Amino acid sequence: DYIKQKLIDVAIPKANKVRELVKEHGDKVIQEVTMGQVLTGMKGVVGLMTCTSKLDPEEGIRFRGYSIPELKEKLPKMHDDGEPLPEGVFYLMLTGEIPSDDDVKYISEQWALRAQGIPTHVYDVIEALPKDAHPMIQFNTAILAMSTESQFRKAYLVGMDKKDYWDPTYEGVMDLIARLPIIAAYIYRRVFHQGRHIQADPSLDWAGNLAHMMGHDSEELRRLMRLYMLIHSDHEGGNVSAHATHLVGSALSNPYYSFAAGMNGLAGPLHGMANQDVMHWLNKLKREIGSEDPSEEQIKAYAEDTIRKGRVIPGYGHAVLRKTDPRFQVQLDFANKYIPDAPYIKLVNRIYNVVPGVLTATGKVKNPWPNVDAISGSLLTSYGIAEYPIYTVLFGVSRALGVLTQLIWDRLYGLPIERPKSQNLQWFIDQVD
Ligand code: FCX
Repeated sequence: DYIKQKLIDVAIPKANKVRELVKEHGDKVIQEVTMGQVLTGMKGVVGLMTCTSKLDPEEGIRFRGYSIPELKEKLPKMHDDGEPLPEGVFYLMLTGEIPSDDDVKYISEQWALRAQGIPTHVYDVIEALPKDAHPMIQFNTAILAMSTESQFRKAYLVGMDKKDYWDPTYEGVMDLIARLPIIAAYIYRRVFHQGRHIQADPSLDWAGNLAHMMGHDSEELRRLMRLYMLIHSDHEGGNVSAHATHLVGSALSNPYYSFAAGMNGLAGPLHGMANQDVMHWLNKLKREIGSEDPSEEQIKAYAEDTIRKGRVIPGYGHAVLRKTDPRFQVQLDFANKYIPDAPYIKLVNRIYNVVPGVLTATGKVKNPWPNVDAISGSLLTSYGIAEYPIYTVLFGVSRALGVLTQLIWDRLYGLPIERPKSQNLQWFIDQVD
């Protein structure tokens, strides 16, 4: 595997640098932390090193320095006017370099090959769950069930030099990413299509295959799936799914355990589950108003009512971003290009026109603008994937690309177990008395 050789060449000087920083500059003060920060979710506290992507509050996400528009230009694509292949952003996050067409083809082939070995007990475990168990329960359970395949644990028991931990981590990550679309599509077909499963087509790319196995096989939907898998892949290290994966991985839990932890976090309504909740909110709005085509005035009144009842408007706001999420914008661009007249897209635009004003009027929401989840479900629904409980699973398949490449880097850097200090309430009171 030439990628492993490439990785080790790139990583050795960087890992040396990390060691040097700790040894030579370990005492350097890098930040002041306020009580408010600690008590409101550690926002802005630098407590992690993540190199796969960086989130700017105004500009949004950059993957190894590249913004989404730049990736659209630079990463290999299936069609000249098309969306970059997620294999490319994986390669970029892993190695730090823009891949060639051959690199992307190699990853695609590797994943198609590695996808084949899912043990039967994984399907048995899924089948043991009730069909109406939420797809994220089924997805996360399947990820844990797949950890019987972990090379990391086996190699660890045989006995392995610390500096080699990254190698079985890489193997596990490659297997896991290869298999996630099959698991996601299996759950989707089990829950929503009477268990009529569709075999993978090894000639297809990773995201195109997911669309194919879900049974939504138009070229346009494959394009959407490539875009979806690209933009949800990473969002710096402090978001719940990335941080949880990193934290659990720091105990040398294998990639399956680590990723399952991240996915349990993604299943929260303030994080990845918001993409499903947006559709729930939207459909409830239509039902309560009694119209398929609510006006801006009606949407505004409904949004104000949501706030009055002490609930959040899903798909809006962000812990770091302070502008419209570029991941929202790129999906809107896709919709405007292919399906400008879709009723759900019209609704998304109407909501975009009024909700920021409603949130600003509360005087407390730090970012009134839409995030990635405000449109992803409406796009999928417009293409026939209307069963919204599957949306967070799709987010999760994509998120694997970022959090698991970072996990490989955690091991390449030789990062230790994470163990921040906690204090009780009295300690905080004593700080001001
Ligand atoms: N609707 C109503 N109230 C909101 C809100 C929204 N969309 N966004 C923030 N607020 C409220 C908060 O609940 C908080 O209220 P409180 O002071 O009474 O507790 C206040 O505004 C300040 O919160 P703020 O600092 O702006 O936001 P946080 O960093 O605490 O939280 C999230 C960020 C994203 C959790 C928040 O904006 C939210 O709940 N949004 C809706 C859910 C959502 O879309 N999540 C997906 C985010 C992301 F894109 C992803 O992970 O997928």
